[in-house]
Amino acid sequence: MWSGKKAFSFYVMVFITIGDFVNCEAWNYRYKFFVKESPYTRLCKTKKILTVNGQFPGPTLYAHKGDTIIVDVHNKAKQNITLHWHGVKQQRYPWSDGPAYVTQCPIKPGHKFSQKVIFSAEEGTLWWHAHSTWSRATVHGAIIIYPKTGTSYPFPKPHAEVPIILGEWWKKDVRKVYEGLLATGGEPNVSDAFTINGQPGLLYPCSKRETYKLKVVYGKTYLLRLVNAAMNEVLFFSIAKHNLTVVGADGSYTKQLTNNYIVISPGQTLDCLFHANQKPDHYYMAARAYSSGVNVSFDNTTTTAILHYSDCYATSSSPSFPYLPYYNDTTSAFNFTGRLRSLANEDHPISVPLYLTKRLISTISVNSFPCYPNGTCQGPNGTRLSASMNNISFVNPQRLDVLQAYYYHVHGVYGKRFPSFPPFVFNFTADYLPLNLQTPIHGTEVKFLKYNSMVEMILQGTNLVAGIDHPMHLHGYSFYVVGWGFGNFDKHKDTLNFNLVDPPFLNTVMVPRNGWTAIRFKANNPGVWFMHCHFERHLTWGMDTVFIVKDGKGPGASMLPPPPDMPPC
Ligand SMILES: *[C@@H]1O[C@H](CO)[C@@H](O)[C@H](O)[C@H]1NC(C)=O
Ligand SMILES: *[C@@H]1O[C@H](CO)[C@@H](O)[C@H](O)[C@H]1NC(C)=O
Ligand SMILES: *[C@@H]1O[C@H](CO)[C@@H](O)[C@H](O)[C@H]1NC(C)=O
Ligand SMILES: *[C@@H]1O[C@H](CO)[C@@H](O)[C@H](O)[C@H]1NC(C)=O
Ligand SMILES: *[C@@H]1O[C@H](CO)[C@@H](O)[C@H](O)[C@H]1NC(C)=O
Ligand SMILES: *[C@@H]1O[C@H](CO)[C@@H](O)[C@H](O)[C@H]1NC(C)=O
Ligand SMILES: *[C@@H]1O[C@H](CO)[C@@H](O)[C@H](O)[C@H]1NC(C)=O
Ligand SMILES: *[C@@H]1O[C@H](CO)[C@@H](O)[C@H](O)[C@H]1NC(C)=O
Ligand SMILES: *[C@@H]1O[C@H](CO)[C@@H](O)[C@H](O)[C@H]1NC(C)=O
Ligand SMILES: CC(=O)N[C@H]1CO[C@H](CO)[C@@H](O)[C@@H]1O
Ligand SMILES: [Cu+2]
Repeated sequence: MWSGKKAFSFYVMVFITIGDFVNCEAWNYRYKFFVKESPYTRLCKTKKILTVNGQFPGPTLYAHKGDTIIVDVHNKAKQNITLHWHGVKQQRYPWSDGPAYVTQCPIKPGHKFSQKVIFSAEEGTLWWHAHSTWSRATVHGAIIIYPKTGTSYPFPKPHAEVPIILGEWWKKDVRKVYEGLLATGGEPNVSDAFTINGQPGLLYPCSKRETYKLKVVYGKTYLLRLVNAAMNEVLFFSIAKHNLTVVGADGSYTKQLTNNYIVISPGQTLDCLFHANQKPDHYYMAARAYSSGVNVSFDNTTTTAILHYSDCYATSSSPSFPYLPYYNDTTSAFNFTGRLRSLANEDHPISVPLYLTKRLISTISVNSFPCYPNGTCQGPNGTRLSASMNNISFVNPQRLDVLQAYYYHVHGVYGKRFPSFPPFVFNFTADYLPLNLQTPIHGTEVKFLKYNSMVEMILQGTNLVAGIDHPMHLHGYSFYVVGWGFGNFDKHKDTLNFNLVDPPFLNTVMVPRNGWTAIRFKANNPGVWFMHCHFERHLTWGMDTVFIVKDGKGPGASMLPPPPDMPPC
């Protein structure tokens, strides 16, 4: 139950401790997570939410680059749960990765699972969250990975570091929102508020006193470790009269990128410096949705926090409000994300796959099915909304997770036929598309990859049902974002403009509305790895697939064996 500074100093003292269980393995620190319900009051209403250790947002995990930590997850709640360490590669060890029915069966109420979190190249900010049904709405927290002892940041040491976790709050029980989504087949009920470190801020009712406040000293530089833990919205974020300088993204350093706003999609993290160099006063920081889909409902409220100079005696009566691009401002959203670059210097080299051995193209689409089980659904024209990759709407296996089925050779749990190309080629981004293209098939199809294959994957958005941006996330890997654009990917024209010099190295990338993104990675992490849209509704609808990276030859090239306490199915 350790968190904060105290935990970290203790953690440093016990650097390399011999574990008191399982095979005497080495780990650097051990945390206890009790998943339980706790009452929280927001927007004038109290409800019980699922938390870790009673905290919302949950406790921060601390590590140094290359550490291994163990988190003992005790499920003291009344529902099934799994936890995922978002962006941690878990080299050769998918067993602790967390997505329900992909790498494990859920931890049942009253049960415990000791999850090993294995860091390797990650450095900066990542986060952890629940990965079963919609429980990640309140079950999440930051992971801070410091440089190895004796090395330092590739930027001047900030005066202080502050996690800024952006979230989304519903007045009703999130389980009801999830059940409503399944029952109606329509769009989920939009949230009632966004939050900054758990607080909606004073533009919402009953939220003034608790508004998150960040005290700063004039002349100092601060590091904000931003996490977008929201469920269904990409967010714009900015601080009045202050620029933000991005220095890292998704646990990897970037070239410095200074802007007066940032864009962060669910699943992403951004490390941003800001200089407290303005008139000592108070200023708003604020976040609101970037939502480009036509006729797609979204929470259009604005969350705020206060930046407060400590030597601010005569404050202006009301803090000044920052610039935020308009909700549907795609140009501003991609102008920012399109300028992210890897740091790519001598101390932080990169290795973009140049000679490809596996090329994949996948459409990512919102779809609709005829209303099942029966009756009328609330999707377009009475249909049930759905989503797919390469026209397959992913269905979670019920009996056993994919990982155990693969490891123990259990047949009938998943198929091996996730297509390498869209089964049907059409103008993916045309304004009007024939209705008969809207309906995908259901399936649990995975893609096998040879160990060390050099993979390129084009993610192609479509305008089926509703063209919208999709934050696509891959487990077990970070990938280089070598290109992106609007419209249909054109392999002759677009590949010429790929950035193979300093592309950003991310685990989540926002594919533009009616556009495409090209990613590359070397498949050097054997295991079972989920890929999905990080909009929770799209994940639920089936915009998912699974990569199984086969074992290679020789030591260090195969998956490690499972721990003894894998939750049973
Ligand atoms: C923010 O950055 C822009 C462009 O780099 C610069 O022109 C402007 O002066 C900066 N503003 C502040 C408050 O630092
Ligand atoms: C948006 O909704 C309106 C009203 O329901 C409908 O007339 C219009 O065709 C829709 N637009 C798109 C692009 O689906
Ligand atoms: C948010 O959306 C609601 C419903 O569409 C609308 O009435 C309201 O004016 C919008 N608010 C803002 C701030 O745009
Ligand atoms: C954004 O929304 C506004 C108001 O609804 C609309 O007038 C404008 O055309 C939209 N812009 C884009 C790029 O869709
Ligand atoms: C972003 O906008 C600036 C200023 O308009 C422009 O120079 C730059 O090329 C744009 N970058 C991208 C990636 O869109
Ligand atoms: C609506 O559904 C009816 C009956 O299934 C179908 O004939 C019609 O083409 C659909 N129209 C649209 C716009 O989806
Ligand atoms: C695809 O549709 C878009 C939008 O209508 C159009 O601009 C583009 O020219 C079309 N592309 C092809 C190859 O037909
Ligand atoms: C998806 O597959 C279904 C069933 O074969 C087919 O009817 C539909 O047209 C396909 N859609 C696309 C976009 O390939
Ligand atoms: C909880 O998980 C167990 C193990 O996989 C499963 O048998 C059970 O159906 C799950 N319960 C619910 C309510 O999903
Ligand atoms: C899709 C969904 O959950 N819709 C619900 C939104 O909220 C209203 C009011 O609580 C419900 O009636 C809908 O079923
Ligand atoms: Cu999506």
